[in-house]
Amino acid sequence: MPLTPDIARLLDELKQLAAISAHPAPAVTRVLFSGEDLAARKWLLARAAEAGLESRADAVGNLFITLPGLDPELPPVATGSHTDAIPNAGAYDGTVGVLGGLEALRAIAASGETPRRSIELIMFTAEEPTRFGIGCLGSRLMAGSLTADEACQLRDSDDRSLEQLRPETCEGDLESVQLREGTYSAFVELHIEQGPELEKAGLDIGLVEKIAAPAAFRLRFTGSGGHAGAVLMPHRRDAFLAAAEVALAVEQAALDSSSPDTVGTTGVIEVKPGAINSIPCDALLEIDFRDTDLDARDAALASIRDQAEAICTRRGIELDWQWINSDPPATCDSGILSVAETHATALGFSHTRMISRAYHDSLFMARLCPTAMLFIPCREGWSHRPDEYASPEAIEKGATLLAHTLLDLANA
Ligand code: HGY
Ligand code: MN
Ligand code: MN
Repeated sequence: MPLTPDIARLLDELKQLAAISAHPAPAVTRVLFSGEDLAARKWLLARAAEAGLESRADAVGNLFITLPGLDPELPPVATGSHTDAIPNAGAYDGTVGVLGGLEALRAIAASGETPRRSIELIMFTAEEPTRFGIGCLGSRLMAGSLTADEACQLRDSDDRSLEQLRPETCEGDLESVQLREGTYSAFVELHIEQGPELEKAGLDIGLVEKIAAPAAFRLRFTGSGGHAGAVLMPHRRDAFLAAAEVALAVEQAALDSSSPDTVGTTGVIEVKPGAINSIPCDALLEIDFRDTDLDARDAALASIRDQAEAICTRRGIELDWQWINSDPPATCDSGILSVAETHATALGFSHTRMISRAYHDSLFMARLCPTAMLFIPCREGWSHRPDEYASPEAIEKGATLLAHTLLDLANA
């Protein structure tokens, strides 16, 4: 039986959600537990209630919206993604998976068929690292990849903790967020590709087989500072210049890697005291480094570490290397992918198997249950920018395939 998501409603809701932002359109900014994030959560729960769906929140704010199945004893099928957004992001990263998932649940309910298993839509807390520096906070805690204790140690840029920031709606202690394996029978996430492959190939759907292994680390450089006029060049220990050399070493290590998929980004840099006539005494870098090939990634990271130490020794700079996270890649479930492939073919959607260079909550859900991702194309592959865009046709195909795949899995 065909399942037809209401694309007009879905596009309208994507627009409504995009308007809940700390920055004016077309930018979208929704940082964990900011006013905009809390407003977006409230807005989503109101849409779920309107659709007659039960919802609940866990202790870290993961939201669960349930379409009941015939047998509530069976592990449900789950879908979902995130609504938080890094500063000056776009309107589609994460939200297509949350609102496309809601629309898929509505389409299944409207079909009149009650699935054997319940289907749960999950809005994960903090897929983005903006607030606490680590991504996938909600799904890491669910999968046990981050302990409640480790989560309680996290601090934001104003030195606030998760305990201080999480709203009263996040009831219970953080230990209760962890789910046992088998809680779900399957998890499927719909997401924009955040890369150019599908659009370049003119394809409708990406069936993701592997999700990149993200690593992130913070480097602190301590030099001696001093007067910009009085300290001659041979006597300087300039923290910023050491950091600058290391940032270039990160780029070179990615370029020299044996794998074409190794990527390195120095996305955050701070320099103190930050005065034009004072030699930087301190510098901070935050670096994101990934590949789907773990060995290639870790070989490049080892070379960066050696080079960073050599640069700092030569320059007389103290180096403090702090890991934020270093995760293995995830392999998606071939069974789920063939179910999705069968439906994509039946629906006449062109498709291909591919990898995800972005990380997602699926990276951690894969530690809890069989997991797969469905990609739709986005314009020029742009993402994490205000001009991020997915067409109505692409969104409709993604939500339609998601609905058919979820119903199939929920009747298994
Ligand atoms: O950075 C990522 O890969 C994801 O978009 N947070
Ligand atoms: Mn993102
Ligand atoms: Mn995302």
